[in-house]
Amino acid sequence: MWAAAEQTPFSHLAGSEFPIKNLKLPKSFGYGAATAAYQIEGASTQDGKGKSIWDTFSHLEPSRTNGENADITCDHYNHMEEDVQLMKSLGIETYRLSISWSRIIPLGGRDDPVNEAGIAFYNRLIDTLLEHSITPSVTLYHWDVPEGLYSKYKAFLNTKEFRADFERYARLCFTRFGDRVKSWVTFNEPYIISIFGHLNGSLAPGHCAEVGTETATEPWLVGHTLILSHASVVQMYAREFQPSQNGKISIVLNGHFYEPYDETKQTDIDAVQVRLEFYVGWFGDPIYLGKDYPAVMKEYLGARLPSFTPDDLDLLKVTCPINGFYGMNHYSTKFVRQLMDLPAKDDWTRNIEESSTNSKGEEIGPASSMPWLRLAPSGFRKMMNWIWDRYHLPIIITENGCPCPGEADIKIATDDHFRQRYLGLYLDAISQAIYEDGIEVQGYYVWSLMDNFEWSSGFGPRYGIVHVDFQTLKRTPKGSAYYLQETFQARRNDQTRVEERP
Ligand code: GBH
Repeated sequence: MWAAAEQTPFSHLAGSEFPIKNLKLPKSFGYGAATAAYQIEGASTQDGKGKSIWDTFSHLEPSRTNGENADITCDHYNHMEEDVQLMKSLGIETYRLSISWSRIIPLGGRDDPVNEAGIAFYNRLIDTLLEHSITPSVTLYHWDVPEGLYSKYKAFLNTKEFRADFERYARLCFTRFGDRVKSWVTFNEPYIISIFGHLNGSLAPGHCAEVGTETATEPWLVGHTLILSHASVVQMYAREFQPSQNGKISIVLNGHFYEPYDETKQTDIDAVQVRLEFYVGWFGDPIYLGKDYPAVMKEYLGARLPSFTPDDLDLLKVTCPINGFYGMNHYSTKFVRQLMDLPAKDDWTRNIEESSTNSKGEEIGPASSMPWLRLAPSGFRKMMNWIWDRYHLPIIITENGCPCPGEADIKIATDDHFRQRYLGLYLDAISQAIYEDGIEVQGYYVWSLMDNFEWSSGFGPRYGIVHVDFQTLKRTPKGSAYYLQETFQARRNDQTRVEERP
């Protein structure tokens, strides 16, 4: 595997001098690990939990999730204490978790009953973390809307209903957990919820042309609902909870960085900015700038894109400065090419094609076990610069990581050289962004704490820094867990590396 990589132009990335040592990171820079409820909890019907759209989606016939489901997965629900102790032993300081909405409100709606057993689980989790001096960061929504709301009104497709139900759910979380949780995220990756859930259908609820949904308009309506629901909850938090609880709130946006497919073509060079605005600006501009959608989107999508009312824009303006950080999920970089033929009627890119290879046949970087996820740290640094220039907010890397090529092989599973190299180079990009570009990057969460249910790919790709045997549920830290522990340990102890931000 390595021999092949070393013959390519990016041998400096996949090089034998591994892993990256002596990383310079500020003393205050935070180290965390991230997970999501559906991917790790299991206990799908335990203690009164209701169904989410992922419980439904992962049981469809024929399967759309590699024949697998997360009914049990890591069974974190019943291994919670062990998992927190493991985090502690690996030097993890902060833990990004998500709450399963249908575990605490089984039917999901604003008039539906609360499940106290579900609340008790998150209370125990939060308390156990704090007893181990691990700071919780809580994501309210990581893709698992209650099935009850989907069957009642198609969830995000009904802005008014969804917004009201999400407000009640958020208020319940702030009320019950906000005395101890000081970092909140409303939604994980609205782009993915919109496009992958309601256009290509690879994620729940699986809307796509093949099942006859309105792919030309649904994703944009979903995005609109998410933006307004986020803003309402930010306003509610600021008014009702922040004064006494003193926490921070924001959203998490994902996005690749892009390079031109043919660097001699102006249209491909321009496509980089257009693709970033369609991917990140779609949510980032309304939420972090308090503005309308990017002009390039409005022009291309026309009536397919919902409009903000004057009241909506007022709300966005008022809430935009309350967002306390830019939550950034980032994994990889791709090439973009401006196509000139007639686009499909549900085209969501302004006819821009993404690829891993450019016009000269060069790859963007060595592939992980996912063809789209390649090791391309310079794109990560450029992405942080793009975000910083546009939004001027402190950045927290809320997810970053990869599965290794060939990781099903147990030897690679613990000797995960590819991942250690990847993590080191991506952390090095952060170091450069901080010290050379003057960007405020406050912390880093590796995706993921442990191998888990990877959505439509089931248990195929393993993203964990801890290996999970899904037969025995035994957890075994991989080399990368120790690599990160040492790297962040050095940040704390070696005073010579501590420098003030320029
Ligand atoms: C994150 O999403 C999720 O937050 C997390 O739950 C997940 O486990 C993790 O990443 C790893 O996947 O067809 O070329 O566009 C990342 C969003 C969605 C990005 C699927 C890549 C497919 C590649 N990903 N997408 S492509």
